[in-house]
Amino acid sequence: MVINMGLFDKLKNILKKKEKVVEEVKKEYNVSDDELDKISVFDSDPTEEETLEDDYVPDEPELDEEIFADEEELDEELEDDDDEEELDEEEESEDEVEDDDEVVDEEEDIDEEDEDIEEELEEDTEEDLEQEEEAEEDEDDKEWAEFVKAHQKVEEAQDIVTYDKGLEKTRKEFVSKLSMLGIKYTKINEEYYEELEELLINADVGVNTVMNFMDRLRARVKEEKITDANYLNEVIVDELFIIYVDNDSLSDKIKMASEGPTVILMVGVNGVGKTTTIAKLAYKYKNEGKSVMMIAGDTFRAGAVKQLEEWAERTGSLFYGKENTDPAGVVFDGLVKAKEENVDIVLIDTAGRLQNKVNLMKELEKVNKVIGKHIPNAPHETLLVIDATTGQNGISQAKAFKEITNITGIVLTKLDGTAKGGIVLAIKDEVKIPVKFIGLGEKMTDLKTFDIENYIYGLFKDMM
Ligand SMILES: Nc1nc2c(ncn2[C@@H]2O[C@H](COP(=O)(O)OP(=O)(O)O)[C@@H](O)[C@H]2O)c(=O)[nH]1
Ligand SMILES: [Mg+2]
Repeated sequence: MVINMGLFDKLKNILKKKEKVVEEVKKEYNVSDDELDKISVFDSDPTEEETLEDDYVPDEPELDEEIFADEEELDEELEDDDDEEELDEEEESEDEVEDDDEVVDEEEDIDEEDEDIEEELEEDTEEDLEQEEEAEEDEDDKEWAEFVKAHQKVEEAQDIVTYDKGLEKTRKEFVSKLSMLGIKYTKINEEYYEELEELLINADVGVNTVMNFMDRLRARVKEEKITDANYLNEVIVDELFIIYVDNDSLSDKIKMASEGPTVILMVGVNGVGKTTTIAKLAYKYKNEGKSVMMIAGDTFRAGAVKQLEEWAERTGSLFYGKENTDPAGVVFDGLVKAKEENVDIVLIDTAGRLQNKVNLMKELEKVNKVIGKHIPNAPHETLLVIDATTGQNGISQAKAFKEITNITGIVLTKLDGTAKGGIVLAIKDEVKIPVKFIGLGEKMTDLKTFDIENYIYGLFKDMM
C-alpha cells in the first residue's frame, strides 16, 4: 500500500467543494436544507416552450378543433374576397388582349422573369430557414446542456444533504468522540490506542477491519514520527478512506442489460427493507424516464404481495404477483409480461426466511434458473439488503447469503437509524461485496447510490 501524504488535504478540498455546491443551490433556489429535495428542475425545461411554439407552424397544424374552426372561417372569408377580385381582373385582362397581342408576349416574359426571381427568393428563404433552424438547434443544445448541468448540480446538492442528515447519528457519536480523543490526549500512548480501538469497534467498523487498521496506524505513527493526537485524527480519516478505496476492483455501478429488460433480484431476511427499497429504486428509475415492473416473489408472507402492489401503484410501475403460489412460477409469468410490455427494469421481491438455509438456497436456485431461461445473463444484479442497525448481525447475514447465491451488491438500509455507520467499511473489508446503495431515511429520495466522498463528507464534515 502506498501511503499518500496529501490525501487528507485532497479530502478536505473535496468536502469544501461539496459544501459550496449545497450553498450555491440553496441560494439559487432560495430554499433551506429541508426543501432541497422538492426542487424539480424538470419543471423548468428551458427548451420546452420553443418546442410548443414549433408545433404551431402552419404546415404542421395542431390537431385542435378550435384552431381548425377558426381557420375554416378565415378560409371562407378569404375565398369570398378572392372570387370578386378574380372576376374583376379577368374582365380587365380580356379587354387588354383584344387591344394588343404584343402586350401578351411581354406579359409572358415578365411572368417568366417573375418565376425566376420567385425561385431564387424561395431558395434564399430555404437557406435562411435552414441556417435559422441550425442556429436554433445550437441554441437548444446549449440550453439543454446548461439545463442538464444545473440539474446535476441540484442532484449533487440533494445527495450531499441526504448523506449529511442520514449520517448525523454516526457523526455525532463517533466523530465527536474522535475529536475529543484528540483533545484528551496530548501524547499518543497505549491508552490512546485502546480508546481509539474501542471507538471504532463501537461504530461497527468490524473487529478484523479495526485490527488491520490499528496495525497500519501504529506503523504510520512510527514511520512519520507523529506525536500529536490531534494531527493523528487527520491520519485516521485518511486511513479509513484508504480501507475503502483500497478494494477498488469492486464496482459500485449497477449492471444494465445492453438490450431488453434489466433484472434486479432483491434478497435478504425479513424486515431489512427489501420491499421499501424496491419502491425507492422504482421511484429512482421512473424519474430517469425508465419503465419499471415489480414482481412479487415473496408469496408466502401474508400481505407481502399487496404491499408491493401498492408501491407499484404509487410509483407508477407495472406489477405482477399472486399470493400463496410457487415464487418461481410467479417470476416466470411476471417475466413473460415484462418482455411483452418491453419493460426497462424488472425488480423482483423475494421471501427472506433464513431459518432453513438449504430451502432458501434451493428456492433462489429455482428462481435464478427461471430468470436465466427467460432473459440471457439475467439477473443482472442480485442485491442483498441488510439493515445497518443490526450491526455485526448484518455482516453475518451477508456472509451466509454469499454462500447461498451469487450476490453482486449490497443495499445497506437504515443508516440514518444508527450511530454505527462504520459498518460500510466493515462490509467492504470483510464481505468483499460492494455496497451499491444506502438507505438514509424513509422518504423515496432517501435511497442513494453509495458514494465514498459523500460518505466521508457526512461523517467528517465537522472535523474539517
Ligand atoms: N429509517 C429508515 N427506515 C427504513 C429504511 N429502509 C427501510 N426502512 C423501514 O424498514 C421497515 C421494513 O421494511 P420492508 O421493506 O417491509 O422490509 P422487508 O421485509 O425486507 O421487505 C419499514 O418500516 C421501512 O420503512 C431506511 O433506509 N431508513
Ligand atoms: Mg417485504
